[in-house]
Amino acid sequence: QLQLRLFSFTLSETDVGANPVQVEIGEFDEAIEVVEDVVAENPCLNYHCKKGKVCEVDESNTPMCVCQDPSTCPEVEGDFEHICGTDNKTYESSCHFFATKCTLEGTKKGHKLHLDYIGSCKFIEPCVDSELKEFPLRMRDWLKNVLVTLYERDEDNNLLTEKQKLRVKKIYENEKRLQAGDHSLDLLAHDFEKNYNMYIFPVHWQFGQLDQHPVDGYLTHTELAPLRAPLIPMEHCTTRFFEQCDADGDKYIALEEWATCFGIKDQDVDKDLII
Ligand SMILES: [Ca+2]
Ligand SMILES: [Ca+2]
Repeated sequence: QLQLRLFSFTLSETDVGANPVQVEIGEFDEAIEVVEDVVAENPCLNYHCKKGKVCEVDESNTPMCVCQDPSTCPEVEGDFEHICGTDNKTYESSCHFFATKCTLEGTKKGHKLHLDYIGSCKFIEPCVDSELKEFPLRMRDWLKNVLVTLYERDEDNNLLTEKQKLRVKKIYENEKRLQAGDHSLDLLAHDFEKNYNMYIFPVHWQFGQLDQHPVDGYLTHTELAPLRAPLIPMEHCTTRFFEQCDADGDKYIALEEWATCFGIKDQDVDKDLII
């Protein structure tokens, strides 16, 4: 009996006084209107959500960011997009990682969960003190070489700004510059002492590249991720190095802390060099 009543209700709804032609025209008009509405008024179109969230509209058509369901992340084949979290769990991709982190928002666990490095979780050798001292030597030299390479390849001014180019030009044209290569730690240390000035700008430049969300003179764990995440699987002192960079332990790396980490003297730390 219940089934019967439902059936008759449906029938009366669709059949109310309509002749077939009217129904067709009506539906056609409506379809066009709906499409236009979606294009013009989809509040999610230009609504930006941070990683791990997607835009949805509520009942009043107001856009809001909600946690993405990890199962809606694009399927990844193979393990090349794997992410190791600080919980030592392997995530299929950064999408899966950030979606999971979002669902833990507000919890202690979520607060502590960060993207640790690119790749599946693996055993990373502990970094001993002597190795930790070597790390900034190689990192500084690498930063300098990255900048010089960008300078050499920058034909269309896309890689460096004019101001940055002026700075790098001085390094590039300096005859005393240690050329890129596999140098001994002694040579790197010696060069840092002798050509100290060449290292000041690259250290500032890298800080500026990372300090973007927001630009405030402090690096969060997330801002640091583009540099440290690919580095950790290759350089086992990365984590310890950046941890001790945060000298006051407030979880942010200030420009002063950053510069000190790379051996830049206090008097040479200059936020105006972040150009
Ligand atoms: Ca920042
Ligand atoms: Ca700090």
